Amino acid sequence: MAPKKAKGDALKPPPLIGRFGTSLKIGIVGLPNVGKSTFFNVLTKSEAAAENFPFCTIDPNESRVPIPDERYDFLCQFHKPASKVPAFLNVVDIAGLVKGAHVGQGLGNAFLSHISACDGIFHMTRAFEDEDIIHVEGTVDPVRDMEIIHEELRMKDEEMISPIIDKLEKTAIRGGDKKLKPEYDIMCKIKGWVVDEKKHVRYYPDWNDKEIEVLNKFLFLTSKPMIYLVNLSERDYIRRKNKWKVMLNSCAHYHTRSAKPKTGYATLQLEYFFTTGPDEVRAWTIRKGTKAPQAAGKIHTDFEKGFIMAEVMKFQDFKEEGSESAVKAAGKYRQQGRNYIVEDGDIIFFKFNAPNAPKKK
Ligand SMILES: Nc1nc2c(ncn2[C@@H]2O[C@H](COP(=O)(O)OP(=O)(O)O)[C@@H](O)[C@H]2O)c(=O)[nH]1
Ligand SMILES: [Mg+2]
Repeated sequence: MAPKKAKGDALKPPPLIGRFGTSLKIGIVGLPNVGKSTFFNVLTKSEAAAENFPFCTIDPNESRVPIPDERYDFLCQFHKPASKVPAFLNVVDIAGLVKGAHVGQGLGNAFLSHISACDGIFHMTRAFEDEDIIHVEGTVDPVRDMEIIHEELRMKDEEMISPIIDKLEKTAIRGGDKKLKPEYDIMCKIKGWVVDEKKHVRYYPDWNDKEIEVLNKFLFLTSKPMIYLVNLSERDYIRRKNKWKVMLNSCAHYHTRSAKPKTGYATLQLEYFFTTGPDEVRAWTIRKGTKAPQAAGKIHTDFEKGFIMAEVMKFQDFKEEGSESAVKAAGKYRQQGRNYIVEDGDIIFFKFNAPNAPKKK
């Protein structure tokens, strides 16, 4: 259902937990031997990656995966630019987590810090039987496995929360630093949810803006968007059936050979805007709800600092009208200010002040 729009009121996007403006990363997480690396290899060697894109392997466990997009293809065809840069996602193959990882089992803490560096999680579980592939828990049970991972992530957050609260208690309560009292109260609420209720941050139905601000400061593992993947045998995948009905009804089911990077993009609530011209056609990744100056900052920090305006064409208008001048003639080329929320598929030209230009007197 589309959210209601009050007359004359800009639609307020839902608050998002997560970082803005960094290169976005999604980590593949799960127990050992569930098919994470197989999935990673399929993603990074997908059709799109094999084409002539500036695709690169960052290190053996991290890759940039280009995201197929028809609008981008159209813009490339139209401009035939010297350089083409599609949208992409950094995907990281994180070594297997095991039970007790939060207390350092099986190099657990190092793995958890890798997850900490990610903006989203592909949570891979194993539903395929294969006697030759050892299961760390002895049997195949994706529901149990999913809970093990959930609990490891939650325990790590629990471990992080206590010292934050202790420190705030010292300054805000006993030290009398009133400015920090709201943060202290919010942290107590987060503790109630994660530690007492044993829930994940992302499942709380309505964190408000102030709470989101605090959550964004700490980026707890359980606040990260999670995409569940159930690794089925080829046979189960084809017949869309398996004894793990609960999993199949609530998760994306996958046979590792048919993975698509697009799934990750949607769950991370990512979208992109385009910059176009004869030199370059490029898709820039942003989080939903990003305002024009921050979108400009993706290109260069100077664009954000010296932001004047964004000149915006909708992709659809460009396609229908056939050229930039036709879009202008049709009155559909718009100048937008710093409160403009960039929309998926916007073609933008930013105007900005050079940073070190002498100020007018
Ligand atoms: N039978 C079967 N084996 C698989 C499947 N997916 C992965 N494997 C095998 O399971 C083993 C572990 O897979 P890997 O991707 O390395 O798991 P990881 O430890 O989670 O990274 C490898 O020998 C894979 O070939 C599957 O769907 N069915
Ligand atoms: Mg692996």
